[in-house]
Amino acid sequence: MKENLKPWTREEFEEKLREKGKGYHIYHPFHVMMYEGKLSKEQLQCWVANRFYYQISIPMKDAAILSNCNDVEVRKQWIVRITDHDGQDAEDGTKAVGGIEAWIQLGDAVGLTREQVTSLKMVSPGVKFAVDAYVNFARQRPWQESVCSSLTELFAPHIHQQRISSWPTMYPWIKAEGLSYFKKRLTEARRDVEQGLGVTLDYFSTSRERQLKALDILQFKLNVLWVIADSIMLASTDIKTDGRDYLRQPVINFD
Ligand code: AHQ
Repeated sequence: MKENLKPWTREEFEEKLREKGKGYHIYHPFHVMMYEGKLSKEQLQCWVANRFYYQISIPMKDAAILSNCNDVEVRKQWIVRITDHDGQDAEDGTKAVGGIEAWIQLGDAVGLTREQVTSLKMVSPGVKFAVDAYVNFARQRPWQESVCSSLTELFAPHIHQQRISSWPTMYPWIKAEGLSYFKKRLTEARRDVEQGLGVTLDYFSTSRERQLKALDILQFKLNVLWVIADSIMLASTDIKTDGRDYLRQPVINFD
């Protein structure tokens, strides 16, 4: 029985978390095609427009974690994630460029208008369902579990670095300033993970059963990212079924 097994040491537990990286979306066929320069301009535009829904949902997810978290020291550090994305305007009112604005600039760099990105008109239902599942997880689960789910960022610097180094060669038509979001995340992700890993190793290391639950929570988030890539790949691939265009369903926003 799992509950009879003694917990892994912190080092062993961290190793098990890192081993989950083999299921990271960097290995998804869509991201492999992106890295190999095989995506069309339309496919990249579809990816940027769909991922925008994920980007604007991250601060909502982090605010949900804060609202569930009763630990002042954790909140003091976690709150910076919101301003990373929303930006923090200067005293004199100068608009800051946070991650959300940087992503809109990425949209411009790949040839999308601000409206095409911010209207969410290009977001596929599958992307919305996967992202909403992540935000609702953070709203409903204990804050420590939501912190654990953010640990896919253990693997994020690698994928950001891949884009920074491959896009100029593979997609020379993309304006260089579009890469600023990924450059920004290189440092932010590493800082985020330090806090997230510390909370996770502390909270889940009381039993083997809890440690196994942490691995399942991380797998849930890996699945969120994987399904986002699945949906974008399908939405951006010209599929003809008996000569008819693949039927694309409109995304529904109730709020
Ligand atoms: O741009 C990304 C980001 O801000 C975050 C926050 C973090 C979280 O709290 O779940 N995860 C995450 C990720 C971002 N970018 C993804 C990408 O591939 O560009 C990777 C993703 C992650 O690894 O979870």
